[in-house]
Amino acid sequence: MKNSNITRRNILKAVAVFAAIPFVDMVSRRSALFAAGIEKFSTELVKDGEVVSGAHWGILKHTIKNGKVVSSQNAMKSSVKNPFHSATADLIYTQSRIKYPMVRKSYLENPKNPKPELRGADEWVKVSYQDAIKLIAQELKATYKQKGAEGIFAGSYGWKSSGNMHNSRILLHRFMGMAGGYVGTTGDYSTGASQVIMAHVMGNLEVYDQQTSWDVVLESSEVVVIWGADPLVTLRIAWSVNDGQGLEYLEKLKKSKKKIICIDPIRNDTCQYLNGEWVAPIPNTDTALMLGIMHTMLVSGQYDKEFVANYTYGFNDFSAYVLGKKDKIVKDAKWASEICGISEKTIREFAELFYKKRTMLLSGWGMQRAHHGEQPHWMMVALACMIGQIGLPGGGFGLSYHYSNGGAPTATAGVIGGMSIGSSASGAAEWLVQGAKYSFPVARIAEALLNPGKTIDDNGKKVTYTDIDLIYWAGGNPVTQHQNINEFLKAWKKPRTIIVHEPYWTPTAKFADIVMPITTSYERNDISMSGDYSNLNIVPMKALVAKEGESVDDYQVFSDLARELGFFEQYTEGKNEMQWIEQFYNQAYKQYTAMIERAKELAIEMPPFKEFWKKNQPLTFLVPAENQSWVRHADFREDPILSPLGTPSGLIELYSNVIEKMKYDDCRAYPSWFEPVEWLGMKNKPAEFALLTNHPQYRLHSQLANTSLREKNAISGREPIWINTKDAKKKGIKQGDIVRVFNARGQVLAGAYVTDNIKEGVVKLSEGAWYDPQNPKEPNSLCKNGCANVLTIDIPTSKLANGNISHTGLVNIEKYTQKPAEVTAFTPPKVG
Ligand SMILES: Nc1nc2c(c(=O)[nH]1)N[C@H]1C(S)=C(S)[C@@H](COP(=O)(O)OP(=O)(O)OC[C@H]3O[C@@H](n4cnc5c(=O)[nH]c(N)nc54)[C@H](O)[C@@H]3O)O[C@H]1N2
Ligand SMILES: Nc1nc2c(c(=O)[nH]1)N[C@H]1C(S)=C(S)[C@@H](COP(=O)(O)OP(=O)(O)OC[C@H]3O[C@@H](n4cnc5c(=O)[nH]c(N)nc54)[C@H](O)[C@@H]3O)O[C@H]1N2
Ligand SMILES: [Mo]
Repeated sequence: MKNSNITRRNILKAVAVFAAIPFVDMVSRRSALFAAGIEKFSTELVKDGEVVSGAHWGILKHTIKNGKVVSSQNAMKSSVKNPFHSATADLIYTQSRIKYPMVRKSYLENPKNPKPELRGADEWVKVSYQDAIKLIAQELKATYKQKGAEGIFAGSYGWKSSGNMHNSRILLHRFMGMAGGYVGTTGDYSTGASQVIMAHVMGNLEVYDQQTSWDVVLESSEVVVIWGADPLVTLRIAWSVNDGQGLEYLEKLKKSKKKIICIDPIRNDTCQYLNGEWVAPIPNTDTALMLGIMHTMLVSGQYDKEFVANYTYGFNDFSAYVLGKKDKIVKDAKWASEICGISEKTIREFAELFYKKRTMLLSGWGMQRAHHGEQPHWMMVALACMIGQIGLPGGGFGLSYHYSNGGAPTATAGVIGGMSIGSSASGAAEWLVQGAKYSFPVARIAEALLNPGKTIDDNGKKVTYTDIDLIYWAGGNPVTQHQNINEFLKAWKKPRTIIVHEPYWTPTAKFADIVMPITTSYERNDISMSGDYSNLNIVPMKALVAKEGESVDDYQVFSDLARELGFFEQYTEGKNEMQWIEQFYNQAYKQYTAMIERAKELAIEMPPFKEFWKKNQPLTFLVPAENQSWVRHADFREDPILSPLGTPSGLIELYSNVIEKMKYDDCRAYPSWFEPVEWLGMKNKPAEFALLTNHPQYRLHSQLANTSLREKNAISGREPIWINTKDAKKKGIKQGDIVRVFNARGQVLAGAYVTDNIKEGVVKLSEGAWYDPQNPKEPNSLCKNGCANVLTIDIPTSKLANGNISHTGLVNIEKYTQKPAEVTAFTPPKVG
């Protein structure tokens, strides 16, 4: 999800935003810092006052009265409001908190035969913390003995909370690695297709790499094409702690009055905010649209012949495909228009405009979370090659402007690290590092659980699923976030044991066997960087309040389990929370002092840890001017021989010999158009409307659903579904009606949001509404709350990347005429 090791450029000149201090002061303080060693720090809670902490959505200042959080707000200056900032108190005090360790009744009665089919429908029994630890340790041992490490799945994908110390997934992996190994995962849900294809095409992930600086875009781009992205929404969060810069740059983009084109089936919040020109393709057809543009360029000769000759590999093969020489289908504007629903005139205009003006193709990731999701970004690279502006200021393409403040220039900072999980390959994105003995592509989990022994193709390799009998999940919500939930639940009911760590009674907790009540990040001390790409601040994350009820930290649980299993010392290294935090800080300090020895003008005062912690303020670093004017791929453009890409040819691959050798029928050696499994243009459509499941405006996935933000979002108490005004009229649906959305995979209730801002034939139901079955005992039960994944398809993008395809699929919609059952998603389950 994020790259924690962004390549730092040579540092030249400080930007005089923050006062720099003389270098000599830094050095003289260094000895004081390390002499202090590890000692006790005051972790006393503030009873009345203000305390800073961090969250995915920002650096937050909290007002505490009488030992309780009463309000939270942005601790930094900003000009774009982020509604998530006010959520802290709700997240701590919600009734949906898990208060005690709990075990499912049938599991507690007989762990050897625990009736997994009753998951989600059984009663729960409260147990003591000690008993819960003993039970988990006992069942882990039993499973290792019977099935070995291949019987235990601990991939545990998820967004958890911010904080480098209490990183639940890393804590789990560290624990499982020491306990004897586990089955993990490869890739992620976010960019499953793009990160794999980009490695072949650009020799880089691209999706998690730093982008050409926003300052350069603002100065040099003439046209900004926001292609399948909604940054005004998606920049509300970051993988680490949001520094808010992405939203600030959007505001500047708005003021710049540049030509903005938004290519999206939805006239999304960003398009409305920037007043962009809205161009609405049929979902999953952008590849065809791009082919139409490129065909127009090819036949008119208006494309950068020099660029394709000098910087690409296989252009002749690719252009033969565009011209129809490979399959007798000429991919001209007319052909494209019939598939994507954009007029031939617009396609021709785009061909000329993009070529003639300095154009930044700024893409989100929605269109690659689709069937054959490898193709749209590969095709976009091909288009950018024909335009010929890759490596020029404000030109080319960018796949991460909409995410975690990509394009906000990187500061010269000491970077806060984290605990090791044993086998971390240095240089890889934190998210993609794993220490598992066995693994499969993350979104294939249902198939893997249901088919032990089955072998699948994966990016030129073979992967064989193991026989999984125990699942350990900490920091994710798969029973809402995974595709085709009804099918997924069949798989989820196969293993004998499911252990979940959660602060809340999420659907995943409700469908588990053993549930540990975890603290929120506001009840423990931690530390983080902000900004992901920018590394702008080190953020202290002080505990705001005492741990609620009997809740415990993930670290506590794993330490106690490690004691039971005999590796406490190894797991904890004898360190408590604050000692780890201090260690991370001191490592960053060391790195920073070495770095600024070469660039003294960039020195800020990085105080000893004790002082930093006491100060209760983010530590802000300086951004070198060179990074503000940084242009992605400029060095490659300058000299492709001296600075080749990491591809076999060293060039941008529009034809891949590596992929050719795989001989897959669902991903060719060059970017091409494939019909998706379900789409509006197909014959014998199984349902009427194309469903998009965008990332939500008022949540981070399923997080924040249990806060007052729900009041801004829900319609008639359910997840809103966007439907075009004309479609709604045809279906007799009015604003605010409760509707039933259904297909062969399942059915949900939702609240109708009737609008002209969505293409006819398309509906949008955002991901992340907590799965809330009307009758959890019944397979395929109606979800009362509107969980999109009840309706989505669970097949891979292709054999190449095996990404999820959550933006591909068709649904029907009708007004719901029965009395709707009450939503119980946020009500704790029955305790027996
Ligand atoms: N239909 C559809 N589905 C999608 C997507 C889509 O576009 N469409 N997008 C996909 C993508 S890109 C992603 S990234 C995934 C996201 O899927 P997830 O990451 O599974 O979603 P979250 O809701 O963030 O789940 C995080 C959980 O961690 C819990 N948590 C928070 N802090 C802690 C902690 O300190 N310890 C523990 N133990 N738990 C904690 C939260 O309460 C929450 O339940 O969803 C995917 N699913
Ligand atoms: N507020 C908020 N911000 C988030 C998240 C969140 O849950 N909430 N999640 C974070 C995470 S983990 C991720 S991975 C990123 C996800 O970031 P993205 O993947 O970029 O987000 P999506 O909403 O899935 O899709 C972006 C846009 O693509 C459009 N789209 C969908 N299908 C097509 C298509 O076929 N063609 C075209 N042209 N457009 C299409 C959608 O309408 C939407 O406007 O967001 C991050 N930011
Ligand atoms: Mo994601």
